[in-house]
Order: sequence, then C-alpha cells, then structure tokens
Amino acid sequence: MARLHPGTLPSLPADVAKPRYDREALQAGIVHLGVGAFHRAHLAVVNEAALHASGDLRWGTVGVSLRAADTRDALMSQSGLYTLALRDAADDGSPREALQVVGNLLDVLVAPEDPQAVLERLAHPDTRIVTLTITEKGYHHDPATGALRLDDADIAHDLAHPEAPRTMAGFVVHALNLRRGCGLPPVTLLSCDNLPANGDTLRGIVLAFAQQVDGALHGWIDAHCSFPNSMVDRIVPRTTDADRERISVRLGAEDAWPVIGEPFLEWVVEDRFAHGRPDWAAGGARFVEHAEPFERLKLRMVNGSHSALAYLGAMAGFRTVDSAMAEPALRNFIDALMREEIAPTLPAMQGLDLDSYRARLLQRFSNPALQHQTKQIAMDGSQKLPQRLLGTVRDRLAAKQPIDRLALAVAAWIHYLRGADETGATHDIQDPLADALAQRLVQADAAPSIQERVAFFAEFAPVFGELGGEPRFVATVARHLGVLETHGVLGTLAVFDTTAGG
Ligand code: CS2
Repeated sequence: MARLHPGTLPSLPADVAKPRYDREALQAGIVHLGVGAFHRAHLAVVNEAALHASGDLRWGTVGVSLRAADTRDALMSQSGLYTLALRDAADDGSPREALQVVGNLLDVLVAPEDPQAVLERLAHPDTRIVTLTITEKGYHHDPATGALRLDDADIAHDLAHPEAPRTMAGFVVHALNLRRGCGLPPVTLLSCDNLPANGDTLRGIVLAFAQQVDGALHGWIDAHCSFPNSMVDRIVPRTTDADRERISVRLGAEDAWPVIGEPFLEWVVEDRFAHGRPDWAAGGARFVEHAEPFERLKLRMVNGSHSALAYLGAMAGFRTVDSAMAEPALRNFIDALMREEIAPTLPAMQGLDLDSYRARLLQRFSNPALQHQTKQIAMDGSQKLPQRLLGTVRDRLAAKQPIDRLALAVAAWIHYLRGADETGATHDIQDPLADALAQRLVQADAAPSIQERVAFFAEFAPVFGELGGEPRFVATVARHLGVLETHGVLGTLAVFDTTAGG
C-alpha cells in the first residue's frame, strides 16, 4: 500500500475530506510546541478550516516535539499530512467515523536533536503566533501556585545554556531575546493546556525566566508580547495500531500517524493577538474578552469528573472510560458529583445551561467508539488535581458546603497511587512527582490511624498547598479512603450516601 503523501491525495475516496488550498504556497506563521495528538486533533483542524474559509496562506504550522522523534519520523515521510478520524456510535450502537486529511503542518522539529533549529524557527520573521500543548508538566511550575520552579534542574540548565535549551520556557525566552535583538516584531504566546488562566500562568512563567536572563528583555516581553487565556475541549484518546490499520484501509494509503477524536470541539480564546491571527472562528473557535469563566467551567466539569472517573474506574478494573460509565453506580456518582458539588461553584454564564452541559458530558464520556483508557487520564495526577478538583474543594469549604464526592475522588487518587487495582493488576505511576509521592505514601503508612496518614500525605504542598491544614478536608478524604480500602470502589459507592457527611 502506498504511503499517504501529496501524490496520493487525488486518489483518496470521495468521502475523505482533504486540503483545498495551495499547500506549496503556505507560509509558517504558527510554531506549535508539543505537536502531539491533541494539537493535531484540535488546533490544527480549526486552523485548517480557517485556511479553507479565508484563503489567507500566512498561517501554516511548524510543529516542535520537545521530547521524542516519533511524530517527526512518521509525519515527514508523509510530507506532514495525517488523518483525523472523528468517532462516535450510530443510533444502532455501531461505531462510525468521519475522515479528514489535514495539511497545514509543514514541518516537525525535534528539539533535543537540534535545539538551534527550534530557536531559529521561533525567531523567524514569518512566526507570529506560538501555540502550546505541552501538558501540565511541561511548564515546570509548582502546580499549587503556578509559579516557575527556578530550582528545577532543567530550568537551571536552560538559564545556563541559551544556545541549547530543553524546556518550553528556555526556548521561548531565548528565542524572544533573539527576536528583540534583530528588531523583529513580538509574537502571541497562546497556551492551550488544561491549566487555570493558562495564558496568565504562561506569562508569569515566561516573565520569571526572562527576569533571570535580562531585566530589559523582561520589560520588552511584558510590553509587547501577548498571552491570551484559552479554553480547549475535545477528547482525544491515544491512537492504537488497530486505528492505524483501519484508517489506512479506508484511505487506500498507509497513514502511520493518524489521530482519533470525538466529534465535539470547543475553543474559546481571548482576542488579544500581538501580530495578527488566522480566522479561527471559521473553524468553530469563539473569541471573547475573558476566557477565565470558560476555563473554570471546563476544568472543573470536564476534567474534574474525568479524573474522578479515571481513578475510581481504573481501581475498579475498568480499562476504558465508556466501560466505567456503563456501570450505573459510577455513572450516577459522576452525575451527582457534577450536579451537586461542581456546578454550584460555577458563576452563571450567559447562554449556558449547566444541566444540558452535564447531560452532554455524560454522553461524551459514554462514547464507545473512543476506547479512551482510564490510565491515560490517570497519569500526572499531581499536576492535574489542583485545577481539576482542589479549587472546587476550596470554594466549597469556604462556603461551608459538603465536599464528600470531591473528597472521594481525591481519596481514589491516593488509592490509585498504591500501584495495583482491586483485581490485583499492577500499574506504573506516571507522574513527574512519582518519587516524592511514593516516599510520602511510605512515610504516611507509619502513622497510627488513617486520619493521621491522610493528614501527613496532604501536607505535600506542591499539590495541596494550604489545603493540607484544613481539618474538614483531611477528615473527609480519610473517611472515604478508609471505606475505599475496606470495601473497594463499588462497595464504597453502594454505601456512599450513608457514609457521607463532610
Ligand atoms: C483528560 C483530558 O487526559 C486527561 O487528563 O482529562 O485530556 C481531556 O480528555 C480533555 O481535556 C478534554 O478536552
């Protein structure tokens, strides 16, 4: 079978969408850091629609992998082309998928192989926007406070090696220094990661790094670059070999690196761009003055309940999100978590009906065609819990409202950190703070009671901040962890309403 390539585009089946603009004439106005599946199933697809709608060919993308070479190796043999497969179930329950070949990714650079090339691309006169999906841990920040960790070894390395950085902060700041030195215009830095006030967080990190490099550079970035906040939403499970095979058969050409997503997509972006932007509204993006309420809504409802479902589901032995959702006790718990504990913390928003938002979310989580692994969502919990669950806990504690369901979700994370589910199957703890967390758990085990164990664990400030000192939080998590350890997930949910009260 021939490889997917510009030459194979004309012979693709008629029901596969493909680029309709002049790819050869496309310039690279966007540099995307973290060119993983999410970027290719979300931002790049909206950008593709903008190219189709506007014909403005300044907005091609150069992707950067900050770690591995696999995406570059697969995609450059396809001249950057790849397939997006949007999957859900038809009315009779059978999986269906719509295919689109996306063309605006022009090149992929692998930062560890050639950091200089990445710096040059960021400092290129054509570059106007730098978008980021580098996941929470790519920011090298303290998850509880959002501040850059200047004691981090990679950050220290990047401060000392402007010519060969390793981290996002190092690349961005040293490249901005080059731009400033050459008298080039500033850029927009657009974080599309699941962080609260992601633009403000990115700005704080970039400025903190710049301050260490040069006070005048700090001032230039502060005055000229923009950092819009944005909310992104689309469920994108990891692509499997079965996906690759099925998609290649339908294309009649081999695609080694397709991406899978749900049909649903949202992107809400603050309209503050330092040097122009594509017509992303044509691809479904919504431009607003303040994205923070949308981010809060999404992080708490979508990601908070996703993480709760992932830890509870994985511990009960459910491999996928939809199989966990098919268990009535779990589905009812997630529904009640959103309805009773998360939704009441959200400010009213014009045009938003929280009940339909929740109902649609339950449906999205139940999509059987995605096969989204609970363990994929369970990773990096230390980086995710603060904005997904703990902010909601803080708000409810302050309002003297019950936190039982949120506390059970936190307890499920601690339960998961044991490294084995309730069927006895073991799992690795993938988390940048895995070692520190494991050490905490071992030390906590020496405490005489579960209450004291949780109290000691919750003193872990990078995740819990000051929450570890809140007696009601500690007591409620401890009570639910005790029940989880004795009765398991389904046993806990069966008696949940009788053990609640915190
Ligand atoms: C998920 C998110 O892996 C995870 O942690 O919760 O990737 C989630 O699927 C997206 O944020 C949905 O927009």
